[in-house]
Amino acid sequence: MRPETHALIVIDVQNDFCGGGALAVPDGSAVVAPINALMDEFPTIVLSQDWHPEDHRSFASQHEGKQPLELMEMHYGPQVLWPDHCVQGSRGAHFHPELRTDAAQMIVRKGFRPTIDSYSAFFENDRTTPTGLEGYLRARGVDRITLVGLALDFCVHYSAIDAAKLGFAVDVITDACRGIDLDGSLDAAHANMRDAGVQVL
Ligand code: VGL
Ligand code: ZN
Repeated sequence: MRPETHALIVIDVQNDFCGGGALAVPDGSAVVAPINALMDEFPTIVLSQDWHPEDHRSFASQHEGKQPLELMEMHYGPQVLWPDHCVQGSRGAHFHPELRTDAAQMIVRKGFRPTIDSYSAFFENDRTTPTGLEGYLRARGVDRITLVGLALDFCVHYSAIDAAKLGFAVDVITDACRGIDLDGSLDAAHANMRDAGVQVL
């Protein structure tokens, strides 16, 4: 068993990122079994949940003439436009039915502000608006985190970089992650994580 100060953070294992979902990550459901097994090793477990209003500005459907996966300039910088996904309360936003959600003490929701996306579980995409996760972890004395989940090149990647910047020791267990791989985003994620001092296992 790991110490309570070492948290397992499970990123966005939700129906829309798994097989048949609106933004299905290739082989996404394959993360569920290894994550469930890891939960036995960690006394401190946090889940993140992508949680968008139905008119969220990261959705291509909200922009005339735009298609999913096109880039668009937002007030905080460039943003990939996504298919509608993880709409608050929808089946797609629910956790994968086999994920052991009962083992978690904390669920952090992100991406709920209509005009700003949030890949990282720590900060929204302006990189300054906090989700509150840092405060929760610090209040519990956590200094080390292990990240797993979906998608490796977006939400896991951004969470890992932010956590390292905040001074947490960070590792990512890639066997318990899957990526989207949009225009080399997986290679870029690996390089950025290594540069930030994240241990990629
Ligand atoms: C994610 C794209 C949009 C993720 C969330 O969980 O990686 N990716 N929203
Ligand atoms: Zn999203």
